[in-house]
Amino acid sequence: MFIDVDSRDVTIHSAHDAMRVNGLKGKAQTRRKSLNDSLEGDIRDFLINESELHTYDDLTKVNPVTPTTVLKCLQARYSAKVFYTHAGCTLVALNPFQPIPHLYSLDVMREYHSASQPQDFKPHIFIVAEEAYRNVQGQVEPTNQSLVVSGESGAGKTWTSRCLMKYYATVAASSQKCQHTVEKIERRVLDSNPLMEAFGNACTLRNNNSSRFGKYIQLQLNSSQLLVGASVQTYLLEKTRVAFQAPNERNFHIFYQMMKGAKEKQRLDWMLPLDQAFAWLPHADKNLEEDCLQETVVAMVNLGIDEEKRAQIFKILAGLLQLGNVDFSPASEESQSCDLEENSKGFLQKTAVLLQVPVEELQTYLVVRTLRAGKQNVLKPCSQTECTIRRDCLAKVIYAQLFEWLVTFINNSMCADRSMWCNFIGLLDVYGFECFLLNNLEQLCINYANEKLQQHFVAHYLKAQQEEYVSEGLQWSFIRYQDNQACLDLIEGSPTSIFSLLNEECRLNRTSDAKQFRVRLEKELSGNANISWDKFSKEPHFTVAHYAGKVSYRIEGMMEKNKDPVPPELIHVLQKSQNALLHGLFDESDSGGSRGHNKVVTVVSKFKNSLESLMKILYSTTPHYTRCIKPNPDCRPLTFQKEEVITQLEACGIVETINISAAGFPIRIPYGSFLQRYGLITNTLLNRDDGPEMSDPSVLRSAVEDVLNVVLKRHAPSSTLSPDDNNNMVHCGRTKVFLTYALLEVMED
Ligand code: AD9
Ligand code: MG
Repeated sequence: MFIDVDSRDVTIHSAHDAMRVNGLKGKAQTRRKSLNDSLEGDIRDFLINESELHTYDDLTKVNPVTPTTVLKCLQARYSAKVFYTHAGCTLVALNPFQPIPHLYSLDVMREYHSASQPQDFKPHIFIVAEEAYRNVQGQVEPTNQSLVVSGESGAGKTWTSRCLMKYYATVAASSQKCQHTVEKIERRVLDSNPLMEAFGNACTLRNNNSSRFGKYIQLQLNSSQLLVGASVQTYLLEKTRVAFQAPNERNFHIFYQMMKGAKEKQRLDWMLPLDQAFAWLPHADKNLEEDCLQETVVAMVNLGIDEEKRAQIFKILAGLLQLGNVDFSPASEESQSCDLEENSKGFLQKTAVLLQVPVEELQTYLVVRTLRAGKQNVLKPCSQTECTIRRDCLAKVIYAQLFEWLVTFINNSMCADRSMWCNFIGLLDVYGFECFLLNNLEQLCINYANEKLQQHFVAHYLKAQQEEYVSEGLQWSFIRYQDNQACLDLIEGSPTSIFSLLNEECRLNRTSDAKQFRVRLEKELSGNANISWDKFSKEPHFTVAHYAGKVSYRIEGMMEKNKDPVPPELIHVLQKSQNALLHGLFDESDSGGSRGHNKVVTVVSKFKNSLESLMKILYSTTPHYTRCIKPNPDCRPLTFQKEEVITQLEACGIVETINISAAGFPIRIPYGSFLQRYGLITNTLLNRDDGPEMSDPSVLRSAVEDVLNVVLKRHAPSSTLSPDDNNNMVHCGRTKVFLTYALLEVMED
């Protein structure tokens, strides 16, 4: 039987079981299961040769394309240490979790770059890189390119993006003449990586170097195809991590780099004695290669961040570490206000010194807030919980603004003048689809981004499919596929969607009651089949049926997160900072300093807008998709777990792609092979040594049509095979027969 009976093996049916383990619920796809079950015996040998599975460079050549065959093929290739496989117009990259010598060397880059037909080489990320590089110059007119790298956490997106950047920094390097400037720009482009990773990446349960933001970097090329600059756009930094780290996770790398790499003088300046424990610096004993301060400082220097600015940056960061050690005591009955814990006073003092803000005001506004009563401001003491929230808000807003400043600085340092470049290659490294046991607003945004990308991918993929059909002379109109527009409408549509309802709650400043909000969602959105809920569940939630599976989102805390409030009094304190950088981050005269005002721009509105501009860029470019796959959850080298992989194939859309191809004619058999197998039906037996007339496509086609007509007459009498018949079971192209699974089974019978 084609499907192993080995209990660890997975059919599409048990892939859904795997999804369920991850908290997803999927419907068993009985149709495909029964097909898999029916692929027994010698039909398998005809369509697929298992012992040669590792040699299939393209998953679409595996015949039939089913989740099981795709999985087997990838596994065979992984065992043979082949990590890249084409999947039609996408590339699948399996993470080896160990350095593979020479796979990315300069020599290999040059080989792919100088090849006249790189696509004839073994699948590699450099083929994608080279194709985009050649396309950008375009034969008719130059077209901008986008390389979209997706996959779950730890799958290898950032690694792949880095490889691509190195490739372009090498092959698009300048000629001798102007080497000096270009070398500088290449260096800067490459240095932007360690710098952004130091501030935006962290060690999580899934990946020691997990990116906690999305990024799209545009490499700018001049008319001679040389790299002359770059610009980067970032998306939704997970700033909550500054003040809250989940169990066994860490804060952003930069804090550990400082703690471990500070020289004696810096340690004094930053008030970081080696023996000091910090609440916001958990697992400081874990040593990672990412903990290298020196590399970050070198990148800062190369990008032009001078010593004074560096000192200001590190002092702000050190101030945040001290702030994390500030705790509050419960309110006393007589004063009704909270105070600092006794041993927190020293930490608050140090925070104020490092942030260079007045300590009394800082202390006051951490524990008291101002309310507007008529024309007057009234001071109101905060509860212990409110004080903690204010402290965390302060840290988050400082870190987020600092990160934004850094990105702007990097852009100013790398970006070429518009007159200097003609086209760009964009690299997109965004967080993949996420589904935890408990999902929050962050996951809703991330999964919404993935829905958008999936929609873009499907549009692009269908176009490629259409091109193959057209080149084989087939009509396209019969393809039906699952569009995810309804899910996108549910999340972001107007006038009523999850986002619009969330925004309304924020605008009306309602007291955020999760239960009421759930009822509201049900009332307003029950017409959309992509949303559901368990009314009796203890925690109010809603479940969205994404293209990659169902995800349940907690409502509690969602409205507050969307509002992302920052106490204005604390912003005023920061505006008094003597640290020029910190002061500048909250400067009211600057447009970026609107934080202190009451204007509410919600998190989802901001994210939706930034994603919409990204999609506009993507739709205006030629896309190339790379799907990174994490072969096991423990990041173990060369370990392939089928359950893990099938779940990701499903989540990153490969299985969806297969479904789309299944909606058309997933079985494609060249005329010769078809006659060798089915010719006996009309006594047209084709042997290898048949004469030249049998290699004539029109003779072959006519023999094939005879066979098909016999079969169709018996099994589907209403269906004939006239040349322009819109037959929905079979089509004859120029060189191949296109069949549905259903007809294949009939043929086999
Ligand atoms: V996350 O969503 O940012 O948490 P990524 O970016 O998908 O995730 P990353 O690129 O950071 O994952 O890869 C995780 C680790 O896998 C890397 O730190 C490497 O140790 C390892 N890796 C990934 N790709 C390769 C590769 N092609 N060769 C060797 C690799 N190791
Ligand atoms: Mg990453």
